[in-house]
Amino acid sequence: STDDPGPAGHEQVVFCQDRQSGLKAIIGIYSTALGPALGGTRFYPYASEEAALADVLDLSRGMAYKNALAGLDLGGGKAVIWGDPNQVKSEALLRAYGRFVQSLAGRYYTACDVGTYVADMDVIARETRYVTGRSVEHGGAGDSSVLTAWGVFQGMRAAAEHVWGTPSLRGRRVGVAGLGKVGRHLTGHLVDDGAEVVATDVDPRALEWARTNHPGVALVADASALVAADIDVYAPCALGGALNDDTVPALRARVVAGAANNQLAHPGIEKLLADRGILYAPDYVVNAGGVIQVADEIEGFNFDRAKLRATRIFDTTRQILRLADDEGVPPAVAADRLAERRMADVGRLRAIH
Ligand code: NAI
Ligand code: K
Repeated sequence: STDDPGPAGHEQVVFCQDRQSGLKAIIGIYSTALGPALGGTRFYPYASEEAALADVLDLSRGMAYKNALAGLDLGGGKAVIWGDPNQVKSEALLRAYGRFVQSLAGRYYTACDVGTYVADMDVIARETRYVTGRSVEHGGAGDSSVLTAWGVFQGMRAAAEHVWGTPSLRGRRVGVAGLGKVGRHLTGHLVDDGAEVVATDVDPRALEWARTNHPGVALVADASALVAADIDVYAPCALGGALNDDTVPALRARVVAGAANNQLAHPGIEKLLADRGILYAPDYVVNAGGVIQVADEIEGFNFDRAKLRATRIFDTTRQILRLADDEGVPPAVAADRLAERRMADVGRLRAIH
C-alpha cells in the first residue's frame, strides 16, 4: 500500500480464453479495499476486444463506487463475455467462465447483468462458489427490481426533503419514464405515498399494466413529453443517457431521482443540472437496492435484512446532498468523494493488519 490509496486505477484485469467453448471474457477488479469485488457479468457482442476492455474497466470502477456507498463490505468488479449470447452461450462456455471466476479464489463475485440471467448463474455455480443472483431454488434473492425500486423511492424521499423540507411525496407530480420491472414497483410506492404519477413507456403492454393497476396514473406519449410536463420529480427508469443537452434545458422538474444506470449522457451534465437549480440524486446511489439484494445472498438471503439496507439509501442520499451543499459541488461529485473516502479510510485499515 502507499500513502495515497486513492482511486488510481484497477487492481487486476484478467483475460480469459477457452478455445473449445469459444469463451472470451475479461474480468475487471477495480478495488478490493472494502472486500471481495462484486459485479455482474455482461454478455455482449462487442465490436472489438478494445471495446470490451473499455466497458469492463468503466463498469468495474462504477461498481466500486456503488458498493462503497451502499455500505457493503464489498469492492468493485465486473466481467464481460465478448460474443453474441444468442449464438455462443452454452453450458460449456458458462462453466469454463465459472472456472476462471473460481481461479480468483474469492477476489471477485459475479452476478447477472445485460445478457446473463439467473439460470446462467446456476450453471456458473457448478464451477464456482463465488456467484450470486441465483435462482430462488438455490437460495437466490429473486428479482432484484423489488429492492431497486424501494431504494429509488428512498433516495427520492431524501431529495424531496432537501428541496421541500419534507420527504413525503404526497401531492407531488412524479414523472416515471419506463414502466418496466423497476418503474412498476416504484409507481406502486409513489401511489401509496399519495403522489400524482405521470408516466410513459414505449411498450403498449406497460401502458396497459398502468391502466389496469393504477387508473389514476396519467400517461403521456413519450419521454420528451414527460420532460416537458409540469412535474416536480423526474424518474428515469428506462435507458441510460436520459439527462442530456436536449432534455436538461427542457426539464421542468426540481428533482431527478430514478433507477436507470448512467443517466448523465456525458461529463458536464451534472453542472448543467445544478445551474438550472435541478437537484440530481446520483443514479448509482439511489439504484443500489439491486446490488444490495444480490449481495445479501452471500450471507444467505434474508429479505428483511436486505430491505433494511436498501432503506438506508435515504440516509446516504441525504448525506450526499448535504455534502454537496457544504463543499459547493454537484451531488454527483459529492457522491464520488464520499465513496472515495470510504474506500480510502476502510481500505487503509485493511491494509494495516
Ligand atoms: P426493464 O427492461 O424491465 O424496463 C425498462 C422499461 O423501459 C421497459 O418497459 C421498456 O419498454 C421501457 N423503455 C425503453 N425505452 C424507453 C423509452 N425510450 N421511453 C420510455 N420507456 C422506454 O428494466 P428494469 O429492470 O426496470 O430497469 C430499468 C433501468 O434501471 C435500467 O436502466 C436498468 O439498468 C436500471 N437498473 C435496474 C436494476 C434492477 O434491479 N432491475 C438495478 C439497477 C439499475
Ligand atoms: K484502486
